[in-house]
Amino acid sequence: VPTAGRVELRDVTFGYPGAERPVLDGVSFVAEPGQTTAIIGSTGAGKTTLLSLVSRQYDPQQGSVAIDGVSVSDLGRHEMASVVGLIPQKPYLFSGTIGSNLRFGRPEATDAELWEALRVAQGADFVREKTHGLDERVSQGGTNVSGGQRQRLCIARALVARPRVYLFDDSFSALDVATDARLREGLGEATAGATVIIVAQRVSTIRSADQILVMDGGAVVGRGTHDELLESNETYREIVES
Ligand code: DGT
Ligand code: MG
Repeated sequence: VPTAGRVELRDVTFGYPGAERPVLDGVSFVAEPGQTTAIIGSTGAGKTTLLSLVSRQYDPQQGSVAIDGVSVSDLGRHEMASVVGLIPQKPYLFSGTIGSNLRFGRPEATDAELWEALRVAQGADFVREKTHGLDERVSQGGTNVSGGQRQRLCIARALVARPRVYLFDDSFSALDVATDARLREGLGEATAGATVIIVAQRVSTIRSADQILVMDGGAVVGRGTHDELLESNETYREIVES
């Protein structure tokens, strides 16, 4: 039974240092463990910024961000890594081996655990094809791993760490529809019980989410299920129809 990973934002306002206007304005929501919360909205709406507050890359100027009732500003960096797994919109690798990248959040993970995470992330095949497998070297700007492969490695890295909260920032839109469907089917099992927040562009990716938040201009302008929003929310209908 899921009991941990509840994310709660209360009246959060945030602006980037030096910027005149806030990027998020009075954002409140709860994301429950065992559920998927999807966030959709036009470019610049503030989706990535929202995730960066949950993963505490920034602190809000007003309001609070809490996980299981504890303000994220009270969590240390190390603690944070085991609580929140962020799969960034621009996935990055550290210079090192594929294995060391995958173990970043949990150094004691076994090879078997890495392969299982790779299987779920639809990355096992290409890693197996590398001459050195998990010991293949990658570099930050390296070209021996494609953008799509980088993304899958970042998903696998988050799975290995087994956080309470997963934040997927637009992680699926570059995948072909079949791979997207396979990946998310496996993810459902691998992340069961955790809180999953998915920023997405494709309606097919978020259709089945327990809760969808519609963002526009730094505010949450709608929330509900796909069917509820189709019925009630003009912004959502515009996104779905575009
Ligand atoms: P996307 O990924 O294109 O769909 O857009 P979102 O919804 O992820 O938007 P986000 O959060 O990246 O940006 C929201 C606003 O904040 C947008 O006007 C650009 C601005 N912004 C984003 N990152 C930074 C930053 O690092 N510094 C400053 N000054 N502004 C930023
Ligand atoms: Mg973004």
